[in-house]
Amino acid sequence: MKKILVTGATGQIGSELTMALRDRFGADNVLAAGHGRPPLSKLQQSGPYCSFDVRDASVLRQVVEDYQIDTIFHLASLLSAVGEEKPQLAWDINMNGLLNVLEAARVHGCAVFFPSSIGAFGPGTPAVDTPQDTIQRPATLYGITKVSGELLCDYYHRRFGVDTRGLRYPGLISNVALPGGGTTDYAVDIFYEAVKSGHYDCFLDADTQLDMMYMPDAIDAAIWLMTADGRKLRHRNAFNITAMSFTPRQLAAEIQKHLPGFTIGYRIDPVRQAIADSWPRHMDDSAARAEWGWRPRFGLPKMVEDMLEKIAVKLGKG
Ligand code: VAH
Repeated sequence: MKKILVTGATGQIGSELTMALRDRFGADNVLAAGHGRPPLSKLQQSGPYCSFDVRDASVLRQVVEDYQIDTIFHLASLLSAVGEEKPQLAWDINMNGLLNVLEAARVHGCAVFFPSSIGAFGPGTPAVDTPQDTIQRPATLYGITKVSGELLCDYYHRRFGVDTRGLRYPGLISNVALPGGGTTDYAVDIFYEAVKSGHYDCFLDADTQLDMMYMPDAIDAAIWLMTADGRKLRHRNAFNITAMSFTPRQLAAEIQKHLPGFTIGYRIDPVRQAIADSWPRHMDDSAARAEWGWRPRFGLPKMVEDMLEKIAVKLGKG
């Protein structure tokens, strides 16, 4: 990877992935591209930044050509809850944006990273130890775009030789950029409320168990996969990966070990509850471990300790 483009660079993953890539491959070699959401100042000041809509194929192709891009981390997407509010827009951005990236990659010989999700599974998928290869009939528009994206990336690899690789991410927890309209956003919001007010009203039921991952692990996994030996990859799009699996009740109990006065309440959002209920409880990520050595660093206790520490500093209470 010499010249990298990150689309969706102002989003939850993109904000941290861009900085990690710049640290590792040189700031001038990582072009951050955003649209709609303003970039964090650290991101804009630390290397090249541009703004365009991934649905504009000609602008995308020109950027890839002008910057001689050889690897695209394509993160621009609408998430699950927003996707249910605006399904036609989510299809347009998530699918036409991806098709434009794959076409640019085909013409210019770029490798492509595509973030799939546990959202690519549905009610008919085995919910515990969800296999790498299994039934994928998601109940959300977001999930439909993720399954379609996985298949489109496989097609571009098989038909045109594009080096496409992807991960099925669980819910991601970050202390840098806020999430933007996902079903797992509670697992970030709870930390801000725990530090700010000492109470959080959760929009998912207390016993809703979902796979989760701390953002440092998610960033490492993307770079790890894209720098792995492609000849050893039997599954390219997209590997199950997870780091922990917990419920809001369990997360609150872990926070209370650090903030004994913290309390949690429940104001269920029926839309996001229905989405969460259609997703797996825990994925089997043995294929990622076997094919490219995936290993997470953060479990629940270590993540909670680090999140509380970082959020307290961010809110001036550290
Ligand atoms: C969402 N954060 O909630 C995303 C993610 C597994 C969840 O895909 O939509």
